[in-house]
Amino acid sequence: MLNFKKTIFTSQKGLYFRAAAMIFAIALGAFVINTTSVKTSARDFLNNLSWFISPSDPYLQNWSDTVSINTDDNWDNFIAITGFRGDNLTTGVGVDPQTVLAPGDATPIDVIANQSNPNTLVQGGVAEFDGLANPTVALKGDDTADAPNLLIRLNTKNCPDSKVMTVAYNVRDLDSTANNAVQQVALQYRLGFTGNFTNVPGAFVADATNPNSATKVSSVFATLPHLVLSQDILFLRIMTTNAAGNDEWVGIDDITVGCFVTTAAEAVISGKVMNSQQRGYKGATVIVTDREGNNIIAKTNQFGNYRVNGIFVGETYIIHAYSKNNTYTPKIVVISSDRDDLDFTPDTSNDLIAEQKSPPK
Ligand SMILES: [Ca+2]
Ligand SMILES: [Ca+2]
Ligand SMILES: [Ca+2]
Ligand SMILES: [Ca+2]
Repeated sequence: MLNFKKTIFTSQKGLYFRAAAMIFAIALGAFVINTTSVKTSARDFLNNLSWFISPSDPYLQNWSDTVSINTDDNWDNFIAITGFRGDNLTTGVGVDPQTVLAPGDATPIDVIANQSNPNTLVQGGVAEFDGLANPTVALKGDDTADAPNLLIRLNTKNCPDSKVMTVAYNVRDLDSTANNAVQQVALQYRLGFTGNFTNVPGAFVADATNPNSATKVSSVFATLPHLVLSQDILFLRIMTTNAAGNDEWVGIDDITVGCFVTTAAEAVISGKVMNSQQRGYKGATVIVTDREGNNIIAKTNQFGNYRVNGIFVGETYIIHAYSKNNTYTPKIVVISSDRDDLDFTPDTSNDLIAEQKSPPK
């Protein structure tokens, strides 16, 4: 049985039989916290509000609320998350965001609101693509936005030392043009308002995009070190950097920060995997992965239904579905009880305009 602390999965066209091979792990590294700075932050950002995370209140953000971001550079309607453009946090191109650890809250607060076409939004930074079938906020570097990022502010006082904290999200390639950036995405954390961030090595996505398609989804699933528990202020930062050449928009979607204690309570999850005609797909593979990288693998029956036992209440899971000729965005779920609604429909949402998938006439 695989037993990995942190995993990243990638799903895209043509990877039907390769799911298991895509799993890898990076051992828990030594985490170094900069505690030398005592300066308080000059910026009143994030509304001074933290999300109080607890086992019953995971932090969830899938951007289905398309109204709260309605004005450029205004995050006032969202608690505990803000986008920053990251100007001059690094210079040059292709810099590894795992090494860009300085505070960035003095750089411009950024969101380009109410966008619908990642292929034509040339300006980089942070953008809200609420016109997509599956809305998301996204990051793209350029010569101004050197290290655009999302900053999440949590209070973990209700997650005492007996708990485990996990961070999961889907990084979605939104650009189906010929742009072919090596779009790197990193996850970092910091305790308190000052000092450098610490990289979470197992959450790194080395390249979230492919050229000529917008179907690649990289699922990040990381377990944070114990020192993040019982804290008044925990910041999480998800960052890309200006890549060489034209960057691609990458959605940071389905953000799920869980805090839980492992219990013996078990649940059953089930659902249906569809084909492109919205009918059940027989023989599709469903892989349910826990935070340690353990997989439970199920196949759909003649009606396209699957069922998985032995799921632990309170835990976060990533569920991938695979069938020939279809791709499905992975689901990230925190299980509180049995679920029978975890259905998968083929993913076309990342491709903005369906006609672009057809060969030119
Ligand atoms: Ca979404
Ligand atoms: Ca909006
Ligand atoms: Ca692409
Ligand atoms: Ca670039």
